[in-house]
Amino acid sequence: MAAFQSFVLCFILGFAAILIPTSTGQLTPDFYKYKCPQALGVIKSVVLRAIQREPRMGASLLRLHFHDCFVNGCDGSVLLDDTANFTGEKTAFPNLNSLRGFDVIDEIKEAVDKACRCNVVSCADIVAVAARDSVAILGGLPFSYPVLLGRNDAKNASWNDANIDLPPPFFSFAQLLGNFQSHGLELKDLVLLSGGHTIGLARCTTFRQRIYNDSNIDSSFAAGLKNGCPVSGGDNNTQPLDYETPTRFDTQYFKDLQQSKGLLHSDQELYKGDGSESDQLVKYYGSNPYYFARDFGASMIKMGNMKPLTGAQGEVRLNCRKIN
Ligand code: HEM
Ligand SMILES: *[C@@H]1O[C@H](CO)[C@@H](O)[C@H](O)[C@H]1NC(C)=O
Ligand SMILES: *[C@@H]1O[C@H](CO)[C@@H](O)[C@H](O)[C@H]1NC(C)=O
Ligand SMILES: *[C@@H]1O[C@H](CO)[C@@H](O)[C@H](O)[C@H]1NC(C)=O
Ligand SMILES: CC(=O)N[C@H]1CO[C@H](CO)[C@@H](O)[C@@H]1O
Repeated sequence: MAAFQSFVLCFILGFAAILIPTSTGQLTPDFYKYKCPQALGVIKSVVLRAIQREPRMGASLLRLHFHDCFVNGCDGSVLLDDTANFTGEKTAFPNLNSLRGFDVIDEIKEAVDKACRCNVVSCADIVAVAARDSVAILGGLPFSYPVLLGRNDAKNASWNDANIDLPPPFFSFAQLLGNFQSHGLELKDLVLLSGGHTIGLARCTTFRQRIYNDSNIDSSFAAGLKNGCPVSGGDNNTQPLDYETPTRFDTQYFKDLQQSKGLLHSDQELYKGDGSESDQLVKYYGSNPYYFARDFGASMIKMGNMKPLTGAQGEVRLNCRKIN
């Protein structure tokens, strides 16, 4: 009976939501205001709990949104398990053995559906909100931004596209910029969003080349990393991307780069000390936390707007790991 009532309520609310005009193709901050007013609060509380359990989870949730958006848009495709019809993105090289947070997304989905008594909040939106909340929890209020909502979930995913569309850590500056431009982003977004590496960890296999062979790396910084990341073996050993404050969303990452202490080759590509436009942005954000907070939010919104499925496109998944 309870289930039937909630189904009827869900149906009526869903119908009311259709009558309230929303322009399709456009995301809006109050998409769930009528459909499920509790949604954002519930997501935030589950994210907070997950980060209290394990501070790294904030980083993992932020990265999940990036990896979702860069592969055919922010459509929750990254969450899909492999099926007979497609091999999903989870086993693509940039994701295999390193992308995390899927359990937390499931936990959020369950809590949100229960609170809404209805399946209305898409997995793609959950990932976007969880990323925003993670940043705000680890960085403080200035790092919060009005996340835009109304994305539907994809019914497919592509292992191939994940391999092609996500930038690897050995990319040069020109390749990184080209990759971001191919996603409708520009140099400023590349620098700002790379600032996401102010939190989280990376595996030895992603920075081995850099610490043994790069020349633009602080030598004692490199030496200190070689113990945990030998020339061969230890591929899964991790190190913080921002060695100073790996669980604080701050501007330290940009300061690290100015001391040639970027962990990844791709990080250090953004600062070479040659006075380039990229160098100048790194310096600017390194010493202006307020502007970093403001502009990071703007770039996240831009990234979150990439090719969303809206209106009748896609679906709201019942289970984030599989299509309905
Ligand atoms: C600019 C190109 C980028 C490259 C080449 C890159 C590469 C990487 C690599 C190699 C790792 C470590 C993965 C592993 O251990 O296997 C990583 C981790 C991470 N990346 Fe990026 N990334 C880029 C941009 C971004 C962006 C735009 C964001 C978010 C706005 C982001 C957020 C993160 C976070 C938070 C982690 C740590 C995740 C964790 O600890 O679970 N990255 N990235
Ligand atoms: C594969 O696609 C077909 C046709 O679209 C569909 O009927 C079937 O349920 C799909 N199988 C899986 C495992 O998703
Ligand atoms: C690294 O960890 C993954 C599981 O996350 C495991 O499958 C793999 O074998 C490990 N690789 C090494 C070299 O230990
Ligand atoms: C460093 O570069 C040399 C020459 O290109 C290569 O043979 C070696 O494998 C590289 N070492 C690492 C750890 O990547
Ligand atoms: C990854 C992938 O193949 N995505 C496609 C899923 O299907 C929609 C149309 O329904 C395409 O637009 C996507 O490119």
